[in-house]
Amino acid sequence: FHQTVDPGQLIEKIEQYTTASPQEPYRVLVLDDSKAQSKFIENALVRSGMITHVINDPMEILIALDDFLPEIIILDMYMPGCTGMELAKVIRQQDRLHSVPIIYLSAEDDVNKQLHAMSLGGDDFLTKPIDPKHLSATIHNRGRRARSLLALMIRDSLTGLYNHTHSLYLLETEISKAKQKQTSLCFVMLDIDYFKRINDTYGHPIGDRVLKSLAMFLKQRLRKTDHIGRYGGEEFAIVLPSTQGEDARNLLNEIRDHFSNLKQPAGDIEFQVTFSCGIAIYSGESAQELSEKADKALYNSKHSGRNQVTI
Ligand code: GH3
Ligand code: MG
Ligand code: MG
Ligand code: MG
Repeated sequence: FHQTVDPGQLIEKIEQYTTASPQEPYRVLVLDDSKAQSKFIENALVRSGMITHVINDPMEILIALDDFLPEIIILDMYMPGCTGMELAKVIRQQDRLHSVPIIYLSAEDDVNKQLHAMSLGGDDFLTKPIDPKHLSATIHNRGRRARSLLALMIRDSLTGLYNHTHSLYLLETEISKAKQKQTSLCFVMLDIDYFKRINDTYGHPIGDRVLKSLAMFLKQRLRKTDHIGRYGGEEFAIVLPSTQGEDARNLLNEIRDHFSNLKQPAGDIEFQVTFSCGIAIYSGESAQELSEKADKALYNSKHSGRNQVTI
């Protein structure tokens, strides 16, 4: 039970969910040792448009989590060799599965036992026999909430960009893709110049607006396949898959030039903002090493006068 889900794969699924239309079918993992019971559950869910993956052997749960990447898990309570509660504990130990709802579905009608099961990591307790409409409505609502929670978890609320943690996951994912497909990859660190001065001169709300305007500007200028994150306060991280160093440098220089010419309004006056960039070209290092490389390049940009791109 010590195996973990490959973050890269899961991230790709999360991406799909958070950018998915609400109609995108929910992926439900069903674990029940009874074939008849699991068939009944599967029918109810499939009929209401969901995608199910059924397992009857609790020992298959880790493989199922990896292969199927469920958004919701339905667990039977009593199975030979293992209880649903034990499995719930195992599932809850995996960081990336924190927001996946676990719903018990069991004939157990002793409320104390139900509550005990819930205390070990379940989100809901449904009792058999269950009306198929009741089941699918519960799963649907849980799934919708789980998706919106995931979307919140991975983004920065001010700019709507990916947050620090998710930016690093995306970098890791793109590194494994680049390794596998032998493609190029660049990682960019971007930091606004003299941002403290902007806050001090025009006030924090104006500073916030500058951050939002840069976020929007980057979104407009970059490709859909690029990943933009807010790495820290006034620091941004950009992952550029399938991009050569020289192309990244030209692109960032063009963005830098245009952004620095934008007029930022503050009451009756206008001001301009510049940023500095550091680009790291991927050549087999870890995400940590690559970000240190970009950070060094950024440091060089800062110390040779700011408003420039270093590779
Ligand atoms: P440098 O050119 O060397 O990067 O100088 P700097 O002033 O940009 O860098 P410094 O690290 O000294 O200051 C960063 C400032 O960013 C300090 C902090 O108050 C501000 N900041 C961080 N997060 C936010 C935010 O969410 N909103 C606003 N308005 N300011 C923020
Ligand atoms: Mg059972
Ligand atoms: Mg700065
Ligand atoms: Mg900074």
